[in-house]
Amino acid sequence: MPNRKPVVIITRKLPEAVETRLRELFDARLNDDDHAMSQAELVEAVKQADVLVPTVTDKISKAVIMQAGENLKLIANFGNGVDNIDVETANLRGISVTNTPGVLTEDTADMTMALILAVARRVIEGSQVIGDDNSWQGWSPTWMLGHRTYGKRLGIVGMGRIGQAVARRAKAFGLQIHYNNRRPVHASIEEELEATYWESLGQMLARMDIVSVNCPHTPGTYHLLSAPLLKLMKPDAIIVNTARGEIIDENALARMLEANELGGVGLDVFEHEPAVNRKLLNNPKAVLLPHMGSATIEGRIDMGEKVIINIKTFVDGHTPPDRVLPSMV
Ligand code: 8YV
Repeated sequence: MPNRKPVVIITRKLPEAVETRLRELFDARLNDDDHAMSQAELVEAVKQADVLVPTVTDKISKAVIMQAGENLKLIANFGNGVDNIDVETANLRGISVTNTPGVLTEDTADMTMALILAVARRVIEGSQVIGDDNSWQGWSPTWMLGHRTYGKRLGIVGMGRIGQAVARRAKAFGLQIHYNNRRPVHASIEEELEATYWESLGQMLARMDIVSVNCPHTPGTYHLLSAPLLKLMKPDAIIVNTARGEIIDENALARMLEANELGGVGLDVFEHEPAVNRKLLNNPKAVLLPHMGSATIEGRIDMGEKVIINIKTFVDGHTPPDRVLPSMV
């Protein structure tokens, strides 16, 4: 690192407290109007920066990294998922990559539960009935019926930090916990959650009432929930995704929902974000959110703190705590 304050380019607007601290510590270049940077702007940024702080909206591809200047030594992602960064190319070019794990676990798990409940109990549909046009005609015993979640089977795809946080909440709501993961989790966690491990994703999907996607998006999980696997699900099952859109074949999902081959979907993420498959729009059985899973002010400040610690540690000549290696993705 140079014998001057390192140039840290932050691609999006961050909370005030985080930006102030970044300015104090580094030669921080901020994005005051918060526009999503174009590829050309990202190339310009990697040419100038010692450290780049991107977010999920910035594609730090091979083409971008190959144009980086000599000085770029660290990409400190403001986010947990690093599928926006070509970690392998960065590594080959001697550029370290870090992320912000741990601090958005609970917020994302809360949003997962919110989506499960919203879809099963028709929360958004119900709230839309009460509006300016006074369309609510009054209570009726057979109107706005959803489905009970208590006692139902929840299948969690990816039992990492977020999957386990979802499981803890869901267990408290009386759901039965099932999960598919590369490996079973530690026996003590399985015991605590009374969770059942399924080695076969297909076999699990076929038996679940609700499925929650909580694994990272890697080349190995792209379209993990493929059209043939989705077809195995019960016709009244619910799917919730707060991880990454690319993990589910969104087109197949939308077609099935339209054909009433699924009970409902709750999606916080989309395959071609910010574009959303048109077939999902205006379907009362789809609750759609604009990637808000970790959107709390507390979470964003914690993420910023992690980014700062990663940069500071790196600049001081140590291994940053949240280093991401190519073997991890
Ligand atoms: C963040 C996320 O908002 O951290 C992640 O992986 O998906 C989000 O919750 C976003 O990635 C910030 O870059």
